[in-house]
Amino acid sequence: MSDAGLTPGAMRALEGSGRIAWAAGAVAAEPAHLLWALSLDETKASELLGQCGIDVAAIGSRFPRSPDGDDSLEPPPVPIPLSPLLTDVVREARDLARSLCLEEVAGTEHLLSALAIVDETIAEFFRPFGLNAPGLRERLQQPLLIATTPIVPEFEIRWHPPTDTDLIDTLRTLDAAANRAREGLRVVEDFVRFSLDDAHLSRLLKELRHELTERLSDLDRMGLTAARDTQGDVGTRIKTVHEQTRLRPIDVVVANCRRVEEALRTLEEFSKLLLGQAAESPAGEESTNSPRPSPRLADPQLPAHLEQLRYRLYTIEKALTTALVSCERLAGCDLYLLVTESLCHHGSGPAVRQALAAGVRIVQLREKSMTDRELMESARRVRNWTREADALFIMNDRPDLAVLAEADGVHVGQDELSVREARRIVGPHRLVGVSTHTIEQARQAVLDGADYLGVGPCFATSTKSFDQLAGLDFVRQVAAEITLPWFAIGGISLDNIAAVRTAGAGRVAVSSAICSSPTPGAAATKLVDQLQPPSAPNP
Ligand code: TZP
Repeated sequence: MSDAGLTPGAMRALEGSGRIAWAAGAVAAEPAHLLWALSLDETKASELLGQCGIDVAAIGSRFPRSPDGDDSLEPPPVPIPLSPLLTDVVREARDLARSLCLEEVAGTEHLLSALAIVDETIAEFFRPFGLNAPGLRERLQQPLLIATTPIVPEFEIRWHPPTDTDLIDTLRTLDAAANRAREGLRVVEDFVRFSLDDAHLSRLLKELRHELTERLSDLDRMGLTAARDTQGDVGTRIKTVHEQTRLRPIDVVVANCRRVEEALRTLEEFSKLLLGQAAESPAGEESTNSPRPSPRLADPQLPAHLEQLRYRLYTIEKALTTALVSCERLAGCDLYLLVTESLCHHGSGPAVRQALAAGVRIVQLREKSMTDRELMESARRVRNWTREADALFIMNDRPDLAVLAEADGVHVGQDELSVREARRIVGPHRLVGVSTHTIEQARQAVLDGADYLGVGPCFATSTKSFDQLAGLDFVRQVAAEITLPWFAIGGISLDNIAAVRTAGAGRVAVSSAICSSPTPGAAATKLVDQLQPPSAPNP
């Protein structure tokens, strides 16, 4: 079983489900086996179950285990596969982790929620206990607050302040992590600023770096630099081959984002030790071993703030890598055709095929009044034409039909499904494009994980009605700060495309300029020509 995308706890639970399935004589691990495994281990899932009053007795009465099922099960002699339903549960758990927490890994709590979503019988079993998929989803979005009863010790615990050596070790660790975080963040910021030229993401990274510096000043005051011992650091002499080779800029960016995320995690965890000393020290009891009061953080929320910075970086990392990958995927897609049957003089077939022959590399099917059946027939035709021309095919508004028609992606507007919702339907590999009409919407779409943007309307158009004209000012704003691929759209024709180019658009989307032309091929050729980069002057 691959551990990609699962926490060690979640992996353990899945292995446990295999052991339970084997003991029950099952050929594959089923969702009920996983429920058992989750409840038997000390996991976030078992805490959630406990909070709702679901204990092993309740589970046993609904999902009996093997007659002599004991908790110390032997590993099966052969690997026990996951049933198709349990495979769906794992997939759902990963999707939940990604969409709810922007975490790349799913934990036991995500597996538990996925059980309630995917398995009807388990969902039904949970219901009387007040546990359901939306409720679990809500809990996952909040920090997990675990109600625990204090353990009453049978012996007296005397608190001893940490020794100076403990403190130096902690400060040294924090110092190394703080340096790693600041330096890594600089590397990423430099790339985004100088190579990617992305003002939006540069600004977000700069804000993050400044906030980090401000937060770390609390730690700096505690003597981080004094604790530093670079010459005595065994780690400075250990180098892996991987560390020394970076193939492409994206490798540098990803490696440094990860480095900062790891450093932020170290800062978060070790700064808790400095909180603990303050919190655990009995009131008024001064240490007899230590001549000075133990240092404490001025801001008890520091670990929580560091955690939030880490989450912000996950989002920026994703936006950054999406921009790089999308630029590659949409290379050569400078003219985007939106095809609507009713706008085409000679039908959509000639319009699409002639546009493809003229060099259009991306086509969207945009039909607002067809029945689903008509839409699917049309989608299949456009899919075939674009496939033959090795061009991309995008479905407007309908992620479900995009999947059915094997489209390369889906395009949504501000009033349709969100990027996140569309992504949940079309999966990680299809393109999700979104229409934007203000710079705030464009910035948000970048962070939402869109693969490209529509930017407009540039000019008045009868193809779609708008309350407000975004105009070329909006095109200039986007050109000044966003590197994620974007297409200027709305009323663009041969008469005004030069102005759109001058405003900074390198890519353009049109509908009527091609569809409503008596000669769609010739119209497309002229538009494609207008989008060519100016040729270098003769030497
Ligand atoms: N979104 C913004 S403007 C527009 C859409 C779908 C219509 C584009 O059509 P045309 O005919 O090129 O103005």
